[in-house]
Amino acid sequence: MAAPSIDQPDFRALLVTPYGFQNQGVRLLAAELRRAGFDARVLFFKAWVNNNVRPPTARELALFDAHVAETRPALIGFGFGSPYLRIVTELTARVRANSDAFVIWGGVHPTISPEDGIDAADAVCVGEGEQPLLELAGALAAGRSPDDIANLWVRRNGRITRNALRPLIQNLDALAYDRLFDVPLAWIERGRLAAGDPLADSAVYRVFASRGCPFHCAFCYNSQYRAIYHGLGAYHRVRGVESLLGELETARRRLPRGRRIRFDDDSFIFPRSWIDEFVARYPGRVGLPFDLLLNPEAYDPEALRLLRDAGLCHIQAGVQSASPEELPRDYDRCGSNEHVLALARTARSLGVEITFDLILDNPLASAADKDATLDLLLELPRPFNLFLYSLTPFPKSELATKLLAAGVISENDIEGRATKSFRQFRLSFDYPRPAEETFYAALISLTSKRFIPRGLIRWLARRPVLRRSPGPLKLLARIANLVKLIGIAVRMARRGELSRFHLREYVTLRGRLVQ
Ligand code: B12
Ligand code: SF4
Repeated sequence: MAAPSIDQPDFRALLVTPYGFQNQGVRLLAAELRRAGFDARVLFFKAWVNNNVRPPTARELALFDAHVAETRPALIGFGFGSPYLRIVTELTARVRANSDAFVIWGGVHPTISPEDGIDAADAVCVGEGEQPLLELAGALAAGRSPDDIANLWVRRNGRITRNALRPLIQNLDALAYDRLFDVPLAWIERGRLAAGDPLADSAVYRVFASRGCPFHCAFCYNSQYRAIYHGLGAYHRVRGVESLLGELETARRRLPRGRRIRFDDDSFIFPRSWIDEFVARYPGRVGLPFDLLLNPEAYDPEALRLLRDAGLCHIQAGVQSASPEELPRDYDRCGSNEHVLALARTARSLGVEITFDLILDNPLASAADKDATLDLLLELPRPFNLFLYSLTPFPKSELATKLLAAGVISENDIEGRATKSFRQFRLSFDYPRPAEETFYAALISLTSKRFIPRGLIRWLARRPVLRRSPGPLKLLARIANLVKLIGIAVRMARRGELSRFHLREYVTLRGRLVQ
């Protein structure tokens, strides 16, 4: 990455992210700024907890103010996704009251809806932030105008400049991955401020070997990014194996409690030559078990076998629905159930654990759509896990637009205005839903419980009385879920993967998350 060759230790940047210790965006941007000679730090404002995100307390807000006052940054950047719009707006107002720092917003939400930020912040970054932030810091440190920096919307003296986007970064290896561990970090949680990496004792290190995704699902930010970046270079890009292994080797040294690598790539898709190189070097250089995310459409049995031999232990596969109508109609996906079945069988034969992601609570789904999903799940070889998600519309996504047009949601139901994900992103039986949705949610959840015979689930599915009054079925699903969750927790504890934060992230395991 081209960086201004300046040494500006007096120019300090503070990057803040709400409810996301695992956010790599702000870590990498701070690393980039430091490589260019700026003093850049990161503040993680509160931990994220599945289905249990609570607003900051007065004490935590006061700690935030005090940290800003003490750090005296000239530049404050907030990186965040849609659900956190209101919290970041409040934090920005507090910065304004206590500091004259230049404030910039970036991340997924500002990229998709820059108009939401430009009245509160001095600038909003659309898309990748590395080069724009370097140029902004350079301009501010030198007293130059930041008005014409590509990717930025800039508000000065009541005038807004909306600059065009620069091309996507194609050479990811030029990014400051080698400096990720050199960034001074602090975090606020549970009414206290601490210095250091909040994930220092985490058993899992999350890494990205790519950016973007070849697919374009209607509910996913990738579809919107594709449109925003249209004509500005290849969208799905991969890192070189050497750069990736370098980062992982450093992570192993710096995080001695690390026991597992999680590839956070949206879908683990790489050219065969990349896979060959990776599997040849990873075991000797890193050697930890790893998990990855996969769209079953991109499933390649031979690549999975090679990856298994190199340490692959878990696949999280997006299925979303098994209805051949619902998939293309509502989610713009064209995967087939044959792919899912083949992937499930391969994972089983390789001894790799598998989890299927499904979206429930789709107000456009018919009973036939839901039956199709149930049927597929009843065919899958056990054991498997389920991550069930309650459909959550995100701003400007194709799916949100479709739901709005169908009149089944209003603008107030879209994250940013809504904060449904604070209480239910993963499906929770505590959340109210129509009887028929509960009926299917309970049946679907039962399919992943090995101790519940499939014949019994089929029998329950044919009981009209349960469809109308699914209370007893929900109770059975809750109990079965708890048994399964205890089993998972015991296995994780045995593998030494239940770190303090991991436990707290999933503290709602006590019954709220439905697997
Ligand atoms: C790791 C991860 C998590 C982690 C960490 C959360 C976090 N804040 O990052 C955890 C597990 C906590 C998590 C939880 C959730 N997540 Co999440 N998560 C991700 C994931 C896979 C990677 C994030 C990341 O580190 N990316 C890598 C970095 C390099 O990219 P980046 O953050 O976008 O940063 C670049 C630019 O955006 C920009 N930028 C970013 N910040 C800033 C700041 C400034 C100042 C500037 C100038 C630029 C800038 O520059 C960066 C470098 O180019 C993304 C998908 C993805 N691939 O991005 C989903 C994603 C962010 N998550 C998503 C969702 C929905 C959630 C949850 C709501 C789900 C839930 N179960 O409740 C919660 C919300 C938590 C939260 N605080 O946002 C959505 C957000 C959609 C949206 N419109 O907001 C995404 C995009 C997934 C998706 N497919 O839609 N998530
Ligand atoms: S395959 Fe996954 S990451 Fe890719 S566009 Fe679809 S939902 Fe998003």
